[in-house]
Amino acid sequence: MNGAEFLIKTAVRAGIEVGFANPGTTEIPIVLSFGSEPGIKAILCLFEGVCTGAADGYGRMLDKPALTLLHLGPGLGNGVANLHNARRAKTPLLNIIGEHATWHHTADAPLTMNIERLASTISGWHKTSESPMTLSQNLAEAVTASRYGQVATLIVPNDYQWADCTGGEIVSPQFSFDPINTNTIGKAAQLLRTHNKTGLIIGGRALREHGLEMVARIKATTGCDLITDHLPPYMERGIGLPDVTRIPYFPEAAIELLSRYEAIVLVGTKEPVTFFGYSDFNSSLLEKSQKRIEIANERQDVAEALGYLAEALNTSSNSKIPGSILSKPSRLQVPHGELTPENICLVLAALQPENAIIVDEGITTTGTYYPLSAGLPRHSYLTTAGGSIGYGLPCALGAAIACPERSVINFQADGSAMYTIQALWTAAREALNVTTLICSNKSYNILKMELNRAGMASIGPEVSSLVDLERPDINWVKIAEGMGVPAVSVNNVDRLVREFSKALSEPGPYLIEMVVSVSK
Ligand SMILES: Cc1ncc(C[n+]2csc(CCOP(=O)(O)OP(=O)(O)O)c2C)c(N)n1
Ligand SMILES: [Mg+2]
Repeated sequence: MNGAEFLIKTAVRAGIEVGFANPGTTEIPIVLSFGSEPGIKAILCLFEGVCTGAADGYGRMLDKPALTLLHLGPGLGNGVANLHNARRAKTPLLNIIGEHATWHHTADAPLTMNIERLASTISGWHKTSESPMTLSQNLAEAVTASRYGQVATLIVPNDYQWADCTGGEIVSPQFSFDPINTNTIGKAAQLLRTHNKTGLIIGGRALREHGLEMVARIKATTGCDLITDHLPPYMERGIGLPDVTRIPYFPEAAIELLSRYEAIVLVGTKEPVTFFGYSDFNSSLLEKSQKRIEIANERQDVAEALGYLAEALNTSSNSKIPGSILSKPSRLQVPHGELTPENICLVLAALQPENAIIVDEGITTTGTYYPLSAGLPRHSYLTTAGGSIGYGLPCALGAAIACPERSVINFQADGSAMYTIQALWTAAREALNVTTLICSNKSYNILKMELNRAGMASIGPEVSSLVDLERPDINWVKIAEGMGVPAVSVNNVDRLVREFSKALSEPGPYLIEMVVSVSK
């Protein structure tokens, strides 16, 4: 057994089943070990940002880590934007990065760089292995760190991967959350009891089924409103679950929502701030006078904390949650006519099947979708979490690998799609049930809106050339077909309904360009 086999056997023992890989010479022994270890499936992605976004999508779906295999510092560098999203989403994720042989490092060969320094910006845990025989221990530690909802990065020199590790003991990760602080829970219960208008801002595991049941009970007892961040990483949604309001993107609307509350309890997320620094607004979206308390830290289990809070409020886990708090089925009419953003959202909401996974990187096209979706059949809903674009395609890929029996629908803005479009090739190769709906408004529309906010009512051709995606138009059908994904372009609702229904009924990936009709 060499070091690479030692490492991958440890990963399999730790329950890791999938690796998203873009390897090079420094990872050759690990590539070979994938071939001899049946417990893990390695999937080739044609850009590291696809590997990292896919591992994030996978981790969000299953709440357990996938690994990425990346090549030296430049490979990690290419994956950083989506690792940023994973960090923000608190996704369990394990990077394995090959490093030059230890004896070669001082030669300063072309691909040499400070990998640890780069890794430290997005990792909650990172380490360069110190010897071949500690590789298993290192990997087990990395997996443990990831289970707290972190990116863990293990850097493995190439000579350690080749080294003989016969007799090395495979280490299993040990993991448990820290205990909940009942004092803090008592204070939170007191805040919710003694104030008239209260908000419970939830994130992380609170947005999974068990957490949502707890918050529904807390709402039933205290009357608090349920709120989440503008970009929730992963939530379960639909009939029978409580509706949760998202904090709006622009500060005016966000403040209008949050200023209603005398007291706020935070679970699984931080105090809300504006997305960007706008000179007319404070960074914080809360006023000093608003009371607030956070009931779980990064090493505690958010769902468990909610259980304690529900208990402190005497909400019996046996009692029935009042129906008024849970979403009822909504009846949506499929519209006709132009592909306005509103009509597109209605079509998706009306047609999405039970148990769909919805990835929303639709940016300015999908604003009206979320409010329509509370009363839809049960589904999972994912957004970038970290605002770093180029996430939707890789995330959809990883989600489809995690849940091959479910339909994945990626609601994908056009500009963002171009960052990681190579994900289509892997989706074709793995024959994944991913429908990519390109919101083709042929611009970086959000930047146009921001320019408008900044008072630039009309922009000249130079500025326009930085926010328009025309001249040439992007040919989505050719791009998709060129990577093995069947595709079609549609420009009215009836055709969208036809093509979307077809995509959902047939196996394998499909891409639909929706030519958005934008109001001028
Ligand atoms: C990695 C990264 N690069 C750049 C940006 C800045 N940015 C935010 S939105 C956006 C353009 C979005 O355009 P598109 O995806 O077409 O969505 P639309 O605004 O048209 O709805 C850009 C460039 C970012 N958030 N992340
Ligand atoms: Mg666009």
